[in-house]
Formats: sequence, C-alpha cells, structure tokens
Amino acid sequence: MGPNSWDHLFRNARIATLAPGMERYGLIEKGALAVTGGRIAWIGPQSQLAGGFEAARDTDCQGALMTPGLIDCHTHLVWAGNRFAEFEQRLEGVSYEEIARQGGGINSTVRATRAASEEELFEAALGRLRRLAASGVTTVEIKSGYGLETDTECRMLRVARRLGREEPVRVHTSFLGAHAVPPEFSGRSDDYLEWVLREMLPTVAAEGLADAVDAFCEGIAFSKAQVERLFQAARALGLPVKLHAEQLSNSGGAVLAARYGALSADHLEYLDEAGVRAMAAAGSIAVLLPGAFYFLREQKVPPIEALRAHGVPIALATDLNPGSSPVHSLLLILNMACTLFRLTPLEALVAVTRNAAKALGVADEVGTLEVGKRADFVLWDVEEPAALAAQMGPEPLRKRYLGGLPDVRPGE
Ligand code: DI6
Ligand code: FE
Repeated sequence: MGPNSWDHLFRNARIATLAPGMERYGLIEKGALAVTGGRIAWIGPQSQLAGGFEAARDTDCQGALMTPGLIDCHTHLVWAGNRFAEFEQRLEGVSYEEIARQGGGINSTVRATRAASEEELFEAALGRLRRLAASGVTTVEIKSGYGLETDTECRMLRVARRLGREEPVRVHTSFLGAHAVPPEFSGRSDDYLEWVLREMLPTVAAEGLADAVDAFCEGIAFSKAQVERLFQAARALGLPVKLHAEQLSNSGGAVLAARYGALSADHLEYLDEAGVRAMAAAGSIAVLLPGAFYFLREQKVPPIEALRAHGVPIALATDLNPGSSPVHSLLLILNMACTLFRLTPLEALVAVTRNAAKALGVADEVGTLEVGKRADFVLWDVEEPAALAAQMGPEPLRKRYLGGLPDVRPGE
C-alpha cells in the first residue's frame, strides 16, 4: 500500500480534533479523516484532499459533529446489589459517613458483591457499560474495591478485563483493595492493610489484573501513612498509582499522591493550595467527579481557579458506583461540571478526552484526533460542541467508532 491508500475515509464531518495548541475545539469545518490499520492516517479540511489517494471504503458523515471517543477515567462499574434504601436514609437525615460507620455504604455493596458469581457480575456490569458507551464512551477505567478479599477483588478485575475483550470499548483496570476496611477487620485497619500488601496486591499483580493501584484516603477509610505503604508496594511492582483524595475532608492525600508521581488525584473538593502546587509540579491530573458532588449534596466546590492558575489539567469522570454517583452518562457529567463547577463547555470536553487520556497514561494513543493515534471517535447529531454539555437527557450519539470500526449491534 502506498502512503495514500487508506482503509476508510470519512468525509463531510465537522471535526473537533481537540488537538493541543489549536484554536477553540481545534474545529475543522467540512473535514475528512482517513483510517489505516485502526489508526488515523490523515486528517484535515477535505478541500485539501486533492487526488492521489485510494480508500477501500468511503463514508459521508452528512455534516455530523465528530469528536474523539469519550474517556471515562474513573468508574466502579462492577458491583452487585443496590443502595436505594440508603438513598432514602440520607433523605431522612442520615449522612453518607454515618451510614458507612453503621456498616452500610461501601460495605453493603461488598456483601452483595462477594455473594455474586462471576457471570452475575459480568451481566450486571455489561448493562452499565453499554449505557456508558451510548453516551459516547470508547475508553473506560474500572476499579475493584467491592471485594476487599483476594477472590472477589480478582473476580471483579477479571470481569473488567472480559468486558474489554468482548465489548467494543478499551478497558483500563485499577486495584482498589484499600477502598474500605471490611467487616472482619473492623477496628483493625492496619491489619487489613498488611493483608492487602502481603497477599491481595501481589496476587492481583501476578495475574496481570491491574493497570494501576488506587486507594481511598479519608477519615472513614485509610490514612496518609497507610496509603504511603501501599504506594511503596505498588512502586516496587512497577504499577502506577492514583488516589481518591480530599473528597470529604482535607487529609493531604493529593500531596502524597504527587510525591509518588500519581497519574491522578480524584474528587478534590477539599484540595488546598499546597495540594494544587504539588500536583502541578508532579504533572498529576485533577480528576473531578461532579456526580458524587451532586448526589451527596456536597457544598464545597473543588478549587477550579487554583487548578487553572497552576496549569493542572482537569479531567472529568462519572465515578459510576451504587453509593455516591449512580450516573450512567458521561454527557450528563459534562453538564454537571459546567453548571456546578463553572467549567466551560470546551474545558469539559477536553476533560473527557485529552486530559482523561493523560489520567490513564494513554495520551499517546487516544484522546485527540491526530495522525498516528487510534481512530476512536464519535459522530454526534449536534451542530456545535457546546450542545454536548448544554443538554440534559438527550443522548445525541449517532455512531461510535473504535479503531475505525463502527459499533454495530446485532439487528442493526
Ligand atoms: N469515593 C466515592 O465516591 C466512591 N468510592 C470512594 O472512595 C463511593 C463508593 C460507594 O459509596 O460505594
Ligand atoms: Fe470513586
């Protein structure tokens, strides 16, 4: 094949490349994108297409908006059971932290998840993943953390890996054994952490089930000192780290995460100036989760101005989970980020593409539409990019493409 012999040419699209350093959305009016071997081989205004190319397939996008496939870089989408009774309890005045202290919260999902078979977990997670995909997601991160013992943590991660093999979505996994202290270790969090370090993490790593290691650093979960020991173990195994930090209080987790070169620190409502500076220096991404902010009726907004001023890249994710963010649409998260955190629609779209790719350590592969990257993109039935963030409810997805191949469901 010559240099201008392509597998598939998409023309007549309004392309938001979101490439860095470009004006606004990196918009190309009447754009074309060529795919070869699953990667972007050419992109630009179709007026520059001149002759001299061959394409095995040719698709007229009929003026649709094309963006990079969306990336949901923080989810807990494998779980069993539900927490609707806790939703009612909270409306009757019991706080999220109080429910956790009474043995509900994360531990109630742990009980249901431990009791579920691998097949049951897979089926439940598959439905959630397809919903996320319907909001334009082509790459998703999935955490363990509802097993809190070796078998169930591994089962959750195997389900996540299988979703990545069987569904047209790229899956990244994180081991979140340090999510909560399980009931059998109640009041003995150091002993539990010891077990995580000695048995769970080595098993997960040996089976190649985790791409990163995460933890929940919070009064109701693990201290900075405990998280540091976990990060040291992760480092020894060559696994990158990330952290649930400053969600309900400031525990200094973001500074610690930055010291370990974390890919990201997530939540960050209570992040202070020292945390922002540390993240900027380390190049860690700030992953904001407005779904949890909204659902828990948090009052404290993350320090957006400081993050902007120090140039910390902001990513957004659903945090999809049964207790604090039962949000199955990444588009709804764009709207929440603009409405609740005052992000601009441009910042919000960059946050679920380019910056979310950085938060997963895959910015060379996905997140923008540039030559050489994987041809993961979405065609939308909207005229302008801001429509993706402005609307609540409509899911204007026309088609999702992974490596240049359309996501076709049986029967279509
Ligand atoms: N913070 C969260 O918002 C989720 N995990 C975490 O560490 C909540 C998980 C849950 O409530 O089930
Ligand atoms: Fe989370």
